[in-house]
Amino acid sequence: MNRNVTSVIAGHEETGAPGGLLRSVNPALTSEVVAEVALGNAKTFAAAAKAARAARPSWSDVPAPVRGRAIAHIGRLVEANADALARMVTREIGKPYAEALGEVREIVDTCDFFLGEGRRLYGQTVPSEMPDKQLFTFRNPVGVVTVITAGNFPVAVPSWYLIPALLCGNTVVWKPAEYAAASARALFELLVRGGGLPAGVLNLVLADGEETFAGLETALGEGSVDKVGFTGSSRVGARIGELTGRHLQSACLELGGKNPMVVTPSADIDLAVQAALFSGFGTAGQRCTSLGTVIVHEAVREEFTGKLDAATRRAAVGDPFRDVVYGPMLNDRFGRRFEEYLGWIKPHHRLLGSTGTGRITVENPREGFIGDPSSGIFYHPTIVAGLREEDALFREETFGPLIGLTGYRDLDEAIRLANAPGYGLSAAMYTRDPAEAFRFRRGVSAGMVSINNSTSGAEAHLPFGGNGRSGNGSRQSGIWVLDQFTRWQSMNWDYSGSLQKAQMDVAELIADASFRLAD
Ligand code: UN1
Repeated sequence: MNRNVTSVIAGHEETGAPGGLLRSVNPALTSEVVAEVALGNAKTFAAAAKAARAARPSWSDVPAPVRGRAIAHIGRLVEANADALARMVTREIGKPYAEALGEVREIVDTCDFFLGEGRRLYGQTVPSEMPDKQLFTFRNPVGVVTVITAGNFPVAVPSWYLIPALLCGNTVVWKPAEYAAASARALFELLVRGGGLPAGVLNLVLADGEETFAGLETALGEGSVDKVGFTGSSRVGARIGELTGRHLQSACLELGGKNPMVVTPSADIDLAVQAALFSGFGTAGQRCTSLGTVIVHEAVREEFTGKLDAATRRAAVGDPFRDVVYGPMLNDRFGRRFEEYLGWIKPHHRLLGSTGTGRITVENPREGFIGDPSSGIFYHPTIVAGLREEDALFREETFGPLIGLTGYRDLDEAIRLANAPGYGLSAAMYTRDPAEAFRFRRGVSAGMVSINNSTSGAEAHLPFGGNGRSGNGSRQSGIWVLDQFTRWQSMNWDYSGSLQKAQMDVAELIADASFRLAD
């Protein structure tokens, strides 16, 4: 089923393609075109922001509990369409079907959380320092939110922005990854139809990165954007942070990770191996929370390495519609980039985990591959043992099926190694020692810490986000994301009938500071 996918601004399909036509291709079966995508350009983006600006009153005037009901209906519609949406995700970006269903579930979970927030969205009543005066706080919508997202979670991660942004009364421009345009358009339809959203409240722009950046710059200059949310690489995140900073805005940035897992001497090694396999190779290692380097104590290094090698060799790789640990790369671009990372392998490294390295082909086979490797963009799982701190493979994110291994001797060294690359998204430790776990939590730079669980698989209602190269400290999900999409407004109301001056006209009770209890 080929489909034509376009941008949608103020309810109108933008059938022209000023940014060119793009074919969204199934990465597991590259002969299959999933969608023909009409790309917009910088002007399309700026026009969408204006449309969102015009639609603002029609949405922010809707009472928050009514917006909450809209979110409830969206959740139900997504649930009713879960299979079709998950199949679309698997076809378009190659995520195994079970994982794609989990991704859709994450949208429903997000709706379940925020539907009730429509009836809360609390402000506070605050005591005044003077009589006959009352203080209040209110949450106001920010205005127009633009959301720019990656394609590795083409529907769940966008929903982390879109659902709370809409709930809070903002209007939105969403620019998804263009190589996941069909999945994005499917979610867009579910949001608009499920929520009964008036035209212009949610707008979809399909465009490449450079046109989007130029369009964002124009829109910020025209005053039609009030908040930017971005999920993607640290490099682009820094550019967006710089651009929004010039306009006195702080973007919500969710960037890359080089997520460490520390395996201590007391760890359940079999459990740690399972977790490394899932978080290192699930989604073909293309999550921002994917495992980067295992930092394993010297006492258990050999045992862990041997078991992880064996488990990885046994792992099913191939057709994402069958029962596999992982399928293809998201698309060709990610395959090519992964080859660059493989070029960082050095003679002092030892490669484990598969019958080859690089692209899986008839000439470079993977034992036990499920399906036909030449039909798609599949890569061998690669474990690189013997990483040193100065290695690029230790320091940089390698978006793909690659896990690094290195050793440590004491906890301080493990924490130092975990923080050394300068990211700070997700970090895991396997231990049976609570003191070690809490010391690790305190010392590690990550925004998210897992004890006896893997680096990926965050639940949808805990704060999600990172520090350092992983982001600027903004947090998504749960109650914490409300601070991204609302601004606090305070109000003070004096009904005393006189001008009571703060700090000056304040009554003081006189303390007897010299009083001492008798012995
Ligand atoms: C991402 O890769 O951008 O915690 C997000 C996880 C998923 C989300 C990953 N729930 O792995």
